[in-house]
Amino acid sequence: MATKVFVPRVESLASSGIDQIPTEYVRPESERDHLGDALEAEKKSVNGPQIPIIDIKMFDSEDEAVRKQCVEEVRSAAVNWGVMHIVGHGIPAELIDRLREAGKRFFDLPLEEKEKYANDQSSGMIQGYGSKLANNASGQLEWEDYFFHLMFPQNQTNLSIWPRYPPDYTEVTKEFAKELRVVMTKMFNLLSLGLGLPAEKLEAEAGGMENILLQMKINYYPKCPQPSLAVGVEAHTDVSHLSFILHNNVPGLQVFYDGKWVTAKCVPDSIVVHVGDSLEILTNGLYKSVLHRGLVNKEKVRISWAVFAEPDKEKVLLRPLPELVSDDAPPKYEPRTFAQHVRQKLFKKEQEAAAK
Ligand SMILES: O=C(O)CCC(=O)C(=O)O
Ligand SMILES: [Fe+2]
Repeated sequence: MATKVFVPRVESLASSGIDQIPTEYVRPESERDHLGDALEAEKKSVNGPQIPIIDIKMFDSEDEAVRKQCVEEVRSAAVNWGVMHIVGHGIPAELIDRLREAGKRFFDLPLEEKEKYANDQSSGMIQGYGSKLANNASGQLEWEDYFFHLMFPQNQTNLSIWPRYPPDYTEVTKEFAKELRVVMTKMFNLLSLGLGLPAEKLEAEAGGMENILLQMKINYYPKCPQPSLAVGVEAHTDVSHLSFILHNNVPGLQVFYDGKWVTAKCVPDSIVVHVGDSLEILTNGLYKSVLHRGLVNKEKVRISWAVFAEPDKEKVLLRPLPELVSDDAPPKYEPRTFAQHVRQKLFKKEQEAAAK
């Protein structure tokens, strides 16, 4: 039997009392530009550009002008930013609080308990408790541990690998998945209308209710003694169609806008929504897959709940929608399955790392 690779947990490093982080966590000079303590970055960012905040309850209005305004705000945010805060989403605050509490209680467990859920990336078992493995020669690591599992559709989830503690984890997470799935349809509808397409178009293209997968990743970012040298999550775009992010009200998320890193504000009762690569491809680049990263800080543990809405790996062909392609707007992307897209992206990254 193959032995599991030993993976150091960032949590145990952080709690060991070190005041200097190991070299694998120190980002290269080129990437350290404007890295820093997330709490200070948030304070400094008050006067700069801000990620749009959109009340999607407007879309339920009786008044057509109000609905149109909602579509326009979503379209503009997806085109110009590739990210937005949505409020008025309708998921009960009490359910979101329970979800946050469940995730926190799991991560509060002793390390040996969490290790019982350890994933094994070398054998393709990616669900479970994990930390980033170095995937390039420079051995670069990120300042976070995580828990990853499929959350929806329910008939494809494997509940046996979900946290069994706290006891309500499964119930709360299932309930949240159902609620978020409704919000997701609403976002797809808004984004379709924003392109002048029928409301149902994008979700149907993405695979519809049966085939869109919701993948949950709980990111756990321990306190970091040298936040200006490390990142929680390195700069990347998500491969999903859309990603939804909740957090424990500790700042850390930054998005790249107009040539600069913008620190996301903690907007009460909001969910951050990212456009990912898959949607960028479908829309022939009209909606932008946003480049983003996660900063860490010295004082507070940050936890975020990222839910990725992904197409089936093989069943759906990602390609610019014919309706959005013309002589003036030739296709910018080659057709590919989601699995091919993920592989190509990884390959490109490895090549870039090797060239450094
Ligand atoms: O923690 C965050 O706010 C962002 C996490 C993220 O970008 C990811 O998990 O893909
Ligand atoms: Fe991300």
